[in-house]
Amino acid sequence: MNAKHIFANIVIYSVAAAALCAVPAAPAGQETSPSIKLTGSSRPPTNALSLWYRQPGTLNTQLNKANDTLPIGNGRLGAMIQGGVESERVQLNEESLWSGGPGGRERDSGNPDADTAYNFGYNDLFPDHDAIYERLKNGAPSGQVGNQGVYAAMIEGNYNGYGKYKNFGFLNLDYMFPAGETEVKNYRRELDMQEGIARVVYEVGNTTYTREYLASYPDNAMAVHIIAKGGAGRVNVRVSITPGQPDGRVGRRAQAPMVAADNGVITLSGGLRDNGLLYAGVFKVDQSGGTVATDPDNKTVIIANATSATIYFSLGTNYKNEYTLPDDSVWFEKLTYRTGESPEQVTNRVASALASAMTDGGFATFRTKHLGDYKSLFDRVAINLGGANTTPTDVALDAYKTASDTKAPQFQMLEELLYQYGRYLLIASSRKGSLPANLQGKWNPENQPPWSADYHTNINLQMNYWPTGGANLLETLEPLQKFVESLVVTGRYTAQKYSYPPSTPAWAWKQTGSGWTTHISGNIYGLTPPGAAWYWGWSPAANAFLCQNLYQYLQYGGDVATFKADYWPIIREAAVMWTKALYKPKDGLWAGKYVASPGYSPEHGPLTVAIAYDQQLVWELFTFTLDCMKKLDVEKSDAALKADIEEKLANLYSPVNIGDFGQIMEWSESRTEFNNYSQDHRHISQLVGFYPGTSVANGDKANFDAAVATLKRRGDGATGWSMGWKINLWARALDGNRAYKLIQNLFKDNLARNLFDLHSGIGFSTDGYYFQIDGNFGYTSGVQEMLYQSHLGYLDLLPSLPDNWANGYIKGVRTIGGHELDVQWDNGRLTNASIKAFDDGEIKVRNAAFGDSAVRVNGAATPLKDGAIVIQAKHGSEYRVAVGSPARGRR
Ligand code: FUC
Repeated sequence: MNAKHIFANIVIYSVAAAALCAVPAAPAGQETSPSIKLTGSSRPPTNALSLWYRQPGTLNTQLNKANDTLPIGNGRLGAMIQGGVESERVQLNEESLWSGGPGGRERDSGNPDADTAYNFGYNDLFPDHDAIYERLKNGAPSGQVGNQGVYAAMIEGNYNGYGKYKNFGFLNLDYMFPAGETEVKNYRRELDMQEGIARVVYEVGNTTYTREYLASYPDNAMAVHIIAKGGAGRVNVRVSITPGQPDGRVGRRAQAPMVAADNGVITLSGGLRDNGLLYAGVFKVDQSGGTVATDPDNKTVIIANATSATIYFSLGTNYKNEYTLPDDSVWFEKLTYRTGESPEQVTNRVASALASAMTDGGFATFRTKHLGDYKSLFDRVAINLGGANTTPTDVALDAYKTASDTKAPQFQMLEELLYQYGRYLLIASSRKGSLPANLQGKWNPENQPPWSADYHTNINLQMNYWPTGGANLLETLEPLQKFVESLVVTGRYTAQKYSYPPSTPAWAWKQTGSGWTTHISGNIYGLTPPGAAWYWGWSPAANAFLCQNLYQYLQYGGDVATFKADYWPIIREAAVMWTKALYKPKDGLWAGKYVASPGYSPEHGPLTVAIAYDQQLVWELFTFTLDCMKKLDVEKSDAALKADIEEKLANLYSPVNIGDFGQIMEWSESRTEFNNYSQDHRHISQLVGFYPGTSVANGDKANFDAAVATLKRRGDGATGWSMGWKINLWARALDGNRAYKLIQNLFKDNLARNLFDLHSGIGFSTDGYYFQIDGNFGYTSGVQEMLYQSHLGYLDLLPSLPDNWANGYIKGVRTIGGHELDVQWDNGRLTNASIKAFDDGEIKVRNAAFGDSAVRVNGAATPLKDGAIVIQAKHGSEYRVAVGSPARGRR
């Protein structure tokens, strides 16, 4: 049957007749045409752990507040589900579709550098650290301007050819219904986190249509499955593709992206105009009943009269994060970050991945394989905060925004959903073999995204991975480990060029183990120098901050051999960098102590010496490096480094100093705060050692009080990720209700309708808000910190439980030490907990209720010692802790 026959056949389907004649461009706005009426009121989804809506989403072309499309992903690939009734646009992403890098010229937005080629971000100057110190030692000038000049220029990089993460395009699906059928009943769109599947369900006449959208990690592909029940041959769909790029080049030849349709398959192929990065998308239709026809002229595939149909697709590029210097004598030009494939080879590789995804048993098998993989990760943790999912997510969110009291099952449901969303998004954006989650996870529809949709490392990338250990998703750390490993090669040169005193032998950087670092932000092409302007770009402790994420793998019970082979060398070499980079002034406030010089408190400044952020992160790095040495049994074999670290740790200028307002000082020479610096700045860098670190949160009462004072001075506002951070900080401050206030603020002002976290207050989007995923992950780790903590050498149960979470449980989370934990409470009071021990040894457990009631462990009364119970644990055994009713009169 040829295309003409198909057209004849579907003429009886009246809706969107105009759209039959041309490939529809992605239209703006709501998709439902006036001819279709949505009626009825769908029931809540079967699986309660779902985001759900009674209407289609709006087309996703911006990262703004209005976004209500639903993300799916398999780590590498991402799609946003809009679910239009007659026509829908599935927005697509492939994680490596990045301009810039070798061969690229595209700069980061707003960067004034000339349009010159990528050189990994290096400028020409080498800092003279003695001269910089001399200039800074008498105290920081009152404003940033005072720091300017040649010394500042020494610590800059450039963003030539930095590049950006791009939109891959849209899969367009245009649905046709029988003539006269204009009523769509009981429409529901959902993201079912229990299955990792997005769904659209509705009825037309007696037919129930269901669409399922999923991204499969085991099959490296995505699929849309459409099924009509109650009427034979009711699946009628036109499939077409809209490229995300308006232009392009292949090799040296300018060439716009090409779309071709052949034999039920649509192929999109092209190269990015900026750097020639090749990409391909292959979309293949499989149907049951009816026919599939191809219209090569209009580049569409038409499914007619089918009972069900599946559109499978996969996307790829010729990007390769190749980071071994091929020959020690060459400079970075040899790093191409390409696989070396031709355009045809890229397309063929994507097509053959798709073919193998489709071979064995059709959609049912594809789906089953996905469920097996997804559920093995997602199902590990369950949470209940008293929620009930009876109200559509957007309706509940709107109600939350105006509610004076947020204690109601629909609101606690949102809070549960957002917790699990963080876990879902981690699984969907970060799997073995993928790049780590960027500023937008993997979900970016824009070609000029804010901050390039890159990897920011003065808080954002780290926050993305805060929940991993606790959320029992250590597997999702692997992409971060590989990415950081890729930074080490260029990062060695960056450390050598920017950080070391001149006495260090030149060009030692080529040696493995010589020390590495990176700075404020990175692309996928190995960029590690400071940013293009000294007043925000200098951030060498990013290496320590990233290693703190990696250390989680050991802390939370990851495989020790894997840790030793893959994670430890990176951490060790960051520690080496700081043993070389610390400066020891002869005079002034810091005389005889080790300091990071210069330092720039993230995005706040000014340029000065021994800022809290650097000193705390170096303290953290040295401290956990020593812990790793012990746990990996390398203290003897690495004795020289160990001794060096110990000496520098002992003589490190104090990472924690308390100022005149009782606050933790952000700058070590300012007991008050510098003029012109904002008390309520979104970065809370002087508390990086309170959460996620332990240099402030070390059990010391004075530090604790100072951290609380600092938090109060910073206030409860700010942007999404900052609120995410403050939830964790207030949880560490053991104030559950204040942490909850931040949760309320986040819900009230910093979530999009699809519960994406929003950054606000800074340009870039039409409504002043745009999606940045860090705050989603910060929320998830924050909830964990509210319900249990384990950073002080003991397990604290329900340390920061807010009044609004009176009854509930969290099950299957992990603690430091790798133990698996369930905690249950009633009326704000612990009732029982269960600990599955990961290791032999002592586990100390505390809880506020222990003092006034009997505590039993596996049925046996257990005495308190200093307010805690002590369990002598055996690996693999389970310890059930039960707390009796409060002693009479002490409630
Ligand atoms: C950090 C923040 C900015 C923004 C950027 C991507 O540096 O200070 O607000 O979130 O990352």
